[in-house]
Amino acid sequence: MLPLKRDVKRTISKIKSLRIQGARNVAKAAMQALGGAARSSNAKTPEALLRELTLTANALAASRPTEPMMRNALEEALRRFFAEVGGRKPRTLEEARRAVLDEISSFEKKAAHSHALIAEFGAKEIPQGATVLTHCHSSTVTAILRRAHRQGKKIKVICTETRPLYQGRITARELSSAGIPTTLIVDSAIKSVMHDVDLVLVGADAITSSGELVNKIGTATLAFVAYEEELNFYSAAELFKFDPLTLWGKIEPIEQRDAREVADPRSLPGVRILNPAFDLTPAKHITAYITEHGVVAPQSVYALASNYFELVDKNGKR
Ligand code: RUB
Repeated sequence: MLPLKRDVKRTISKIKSLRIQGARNVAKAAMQALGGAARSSNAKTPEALLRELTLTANALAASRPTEPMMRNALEEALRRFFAEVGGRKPRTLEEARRAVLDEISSFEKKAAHSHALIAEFGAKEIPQGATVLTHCHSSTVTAILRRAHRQGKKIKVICTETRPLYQGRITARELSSAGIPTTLIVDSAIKSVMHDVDLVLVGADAITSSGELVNKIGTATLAFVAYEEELNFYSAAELFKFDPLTLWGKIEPIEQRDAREVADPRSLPGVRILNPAFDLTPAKHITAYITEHGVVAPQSVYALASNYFELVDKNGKR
C-alpha cells in the first residue's frame, strides 16, 4: 500500500486534534490536501493516480467520521471523472490530474458562493435588535451574524462555551472583534438565559434523510429547550452536508472522542468517561434549515439536496 503524503498526514492530524474544526473548514482542508496529493503524485497511469487518490480520500474521510460534507466533496472530486456517473474516463495521466484539480477548484467556488448566499438568507431571518443564542463555532453561523450586524440590525449574541474543547470561545472572540455585543455562558446556563433570547441559530455537521440534524454535542438539548420556550431554532447548512447514506437507513455515526478531553481519567479512578462529539436533533425541534437555496423546512432538505448534486443515479443507487 502506498504511504500517505506528508501534507495529507499533517491535515489528518490537524482535523483529528480539532486544530481545523467545523464542517466547512474540515471539508476545505481535506480537498486542499487531496489537491496537493494529486499535484505531487508520482503515479504513471490514470488508474494508478485514481488508486492513490482514493486511498488518500479514504484516509482523510476517516479522520472525522461525522462529516458528510468532507465525504461528499472528496467523493465528488473523484467520482465524476473516474466512474460511470457524469463523465468519461480520462485517457492520459495529465488529463486525470487536471480533472481532479478542476473538481477541487469547482468545489471551492461552489462552497464560497453557497456561503455568501446562506449569509444573505440567514441575515433576513434575524429581526432588528434580536438576541441570538448560538452553540459551538460554525463559520456559517458567524457569517450570518456578521452580515446581520453589517446591515445595522443591532443584534446581540449569546455563545455557549461548548465543553469540552470550548469552541464557543472562538465564536465569542470572532463576533466581539466584529463589534457585536457578545456574552459567553456555560453550557448548562441555556435554560436560564432563554427569556432574553429571540432565536437560536446553530451550524450543522450532517443532515439526515428525515431532516434530523447532527451537530456539536448539546445542540439537541438546546433545540429541545427552544421548542419548549416556543422560540425559532434554525440550523445554517449548505446542502453538501446532507448525508446520502441515511437514505439507505444508515445511522449517522457519532464520533466518540478521547476521554482526556473531558477529564484526566487518573484523577477519577473507576469512573467511565464518555465524550460524544455530536448529537442528533429531531426534525420536529427544528424550525428550518438556512441553505443556499433559501430557508426550508427540515422535511424538504432531501428533495433539494438530491436535485442539487448527484446523490442518486438513474437506478436509485449511489
Ligand atoms: C463544529 C460544529 C459546527 C459545524 C458547522 O464542531 O458542530 O456547528 O461543524 O460548522 P467541531 P461550519 O468544533 O467539533 O468541528 O458552519 O463552519 O461548517
